[in-house]
Amino acid sequence: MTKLPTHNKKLIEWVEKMSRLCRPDKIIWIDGSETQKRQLEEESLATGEFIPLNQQNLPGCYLHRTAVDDVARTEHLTFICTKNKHDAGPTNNWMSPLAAYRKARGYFKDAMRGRNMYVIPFSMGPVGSAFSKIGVELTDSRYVVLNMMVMTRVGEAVLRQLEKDDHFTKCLHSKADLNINRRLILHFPEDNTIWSVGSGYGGNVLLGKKCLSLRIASFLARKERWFAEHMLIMGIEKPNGRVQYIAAAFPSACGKTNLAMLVPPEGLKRKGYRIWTVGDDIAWMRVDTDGSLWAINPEMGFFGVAPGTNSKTNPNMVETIKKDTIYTNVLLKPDGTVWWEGADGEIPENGIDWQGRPWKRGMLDANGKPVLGAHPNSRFTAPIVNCPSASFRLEQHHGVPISAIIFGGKRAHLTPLVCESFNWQHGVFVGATMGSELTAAQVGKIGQVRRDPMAMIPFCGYNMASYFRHWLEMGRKMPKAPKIFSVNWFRTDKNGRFLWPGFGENLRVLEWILDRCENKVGAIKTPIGYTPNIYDIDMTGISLQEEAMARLLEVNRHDWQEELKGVRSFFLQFKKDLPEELWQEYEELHARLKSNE
Ligand code: GTP
Ligand code: SPV
Ligand code: MN
Repeated sequence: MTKLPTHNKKLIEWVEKMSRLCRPDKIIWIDGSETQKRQLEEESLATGEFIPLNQQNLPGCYLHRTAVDDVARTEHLTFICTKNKHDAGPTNNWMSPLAAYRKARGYFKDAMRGRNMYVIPFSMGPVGSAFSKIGVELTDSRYVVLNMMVMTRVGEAVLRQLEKDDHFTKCLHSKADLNINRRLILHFPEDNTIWSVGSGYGGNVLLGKKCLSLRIASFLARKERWFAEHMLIMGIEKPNGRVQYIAAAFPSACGKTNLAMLVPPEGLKRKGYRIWTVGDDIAWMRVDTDGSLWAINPEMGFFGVAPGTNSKTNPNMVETIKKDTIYTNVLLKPDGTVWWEGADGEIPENGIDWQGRPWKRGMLDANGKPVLGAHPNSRFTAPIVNCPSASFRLEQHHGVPISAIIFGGKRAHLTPLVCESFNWQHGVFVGATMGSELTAAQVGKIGQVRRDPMAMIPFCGYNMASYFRHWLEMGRKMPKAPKIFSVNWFRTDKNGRFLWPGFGENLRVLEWILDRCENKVGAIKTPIGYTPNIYDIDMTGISLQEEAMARLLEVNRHDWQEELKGVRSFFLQFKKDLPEELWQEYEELHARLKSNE
C-alpha cells in the first residue's frame, strides 16, 4: 500500500476493519484535487456510470441513471438504531444496534470485491468552524465520490483537521447488488455511525446530507444544545446595504430551493432588494454570545429537483446548472443536452428517457398515460458558488444571524398566506402541528393531511417528543429569539387554482415578515396568530382581486376546530413524553377558537 495520508490511528484502524468486511480490490484516499476528480470522471465515462453530455453547451456536466427501483429515499428501509426503542420514538423505524449490524454485515460481506473502496474525508460546514462536523465516507461508487465533492468540503484540509481532533462520523456505503430487498439505511447515533447498503440514490447514499446533517446531527444538536434543521437560509438586502436573514422549513418538494434564490418581482424592483442564497435544504443553528440565533448551511452544493425548473420559476438555478453539474435521471436529447418536464424551450421530439429507453414526444403507456422523459424526482447536483445569488458569507465560521424562522407546507385550504406566532412557545406548537396536504393532483385524496412537524418527520434522529422539548428549552435560553411565522403559498380557490402567484412574488410576504420583526407594521389578532391587514402586503405590479387576498388571509374557526382533531391524535402517540407546554397551547387554541376572541 502507498503511504497513508493520515496519522489518525482511529481512522486507519476503522478503514482497515471495514475493508476486511467488504473486501475491495483497492483502497483509494480522496484528496479533493482536480487531477483526481478528472480521473474519476474519465473512469466513470469508461464504465458507463456517467453518460457524456455536450461539453460545449454543458461544460463539466454529466448524466447518471439509477436503477428503476432506486429513484428516491426509501423511508421504510431507513432505521434509527438506538439501544432503547423508546429513544427512536413512535415516528421512526427502529432496530436494535446488534440486530441491525448483524443484518447489514451480511449484505456488506465481500460486497466490494472487484471494486475500489474510496475513502472520502469530508467536512459539513467550513473546516475548523465551531459549527462544523467531520465525516468519513467509505464507498464503492464513483458517482457518490463525485457528488460528495460537489455537496461537501472534501480532502486534505479535512484530514489535517482530523489530526487535531479525531471525532468523526463513520459512514459506510456500498451499492452491493442494488437490490431493494437487500437495502438498508441505518443510523447508529450512539456510535456516531451510518451504514447504507443496496442503494445508489442521493438521499440514501450521499451520507453527509440527510443521514449525517439531519438524523445524526439532530441527535448531537440536542446533546450539545443547538439545532440541525431541514431549512433553507436566505438573506434579503435593502438598498441601504443592510441584510436580514431568515430560515424556513418546508417538507420535501414544497419550495425551499425556489424560495432560497428567488428573483425580486418587477413590481418590487423600485425597492432595490437583493437576495443572497446561503442554503436550500439544511440549516445548523446556534445561540451566539450576543444572545441571537446564528446559522450556517453545512453543505456546498444543491441536490435539487429538476422537473419544473425553468427561467420563469427559478432563473438563478437555470444559471447554476449550466456547468459542473451532475444530472440524475433526466431525459437525454439527441444533441447531448438534457431536458425534463417543465424545462425551458420546446418539448424535444425525441430522446432517451431516464430509464435509458428511446422516447418520443406525446408517447403514451399501455394505460394511455404520458410516458415521462425525466423521473419526477430527477435531480441535479451543482456547486452553490455557481449560483448568481450565492451569499458572500458562505465561508463565514460563525454564520449569519437569523431574524425570523418560517414553517410552511402545502395546504389547499385552512392555513393563511402568512401568520405570526404569539411567542416562541406558540411558534413551537405551530411548527409541531405542521401538515402538508395532497392536492387535486391526487384524485379522491384531496384534503388528506400528513403531519410533518418542522418538516422533520423523515429526518429526526431521535424521539420527536424530546425534539419538541429541545425546541422549547432553546427558546428559554435565547435572549434574542427570532420570531416564528407560518406561510402557505398553496391555498386554492374553489376551482383548485392557486390563489397566490408564488415564486418571486413570495418576497412580498417576506417583506411583511421582516417589517413585523422590526415592529414597523401592524397586524390583526386571530385565534391562530397575527395576520396582515389586507393593504399591508405590497401588491404593486400584480393584480390580485381583493376577495382573493381576503381568501388568502382568512382564518376559518370551524376548519381549525376540525384540524385540531388531527393534531390531537398526532400528539397522543407520544403519550406522556409530549411536553406539557404543547398540550397547554392546544387547549388555549381550542378555547380561542370557541370564544369570540
Ligand atoms: P427538496 O429538495 O425535496 O427538499 O425540495 P424543496 O423544498 O427544495 O422544493 P423545490 O423548491 O424543489 O420545489 C418543489 C416544487 O414546488 C416545484 O414543483 C416548484 O415548482 C413548486 N413551487 C416552489 N415554490 C412555489 C410557489 O411559490 N408556488 C407554487 N405554486 N409552487 C411552488
Ligand atoms: C429531500 O427529499 O428532502 C431532498 C432530497 O432534499 S434527498 O437528498 O434525496 O433527501
Ligand atoms: Mn430536502
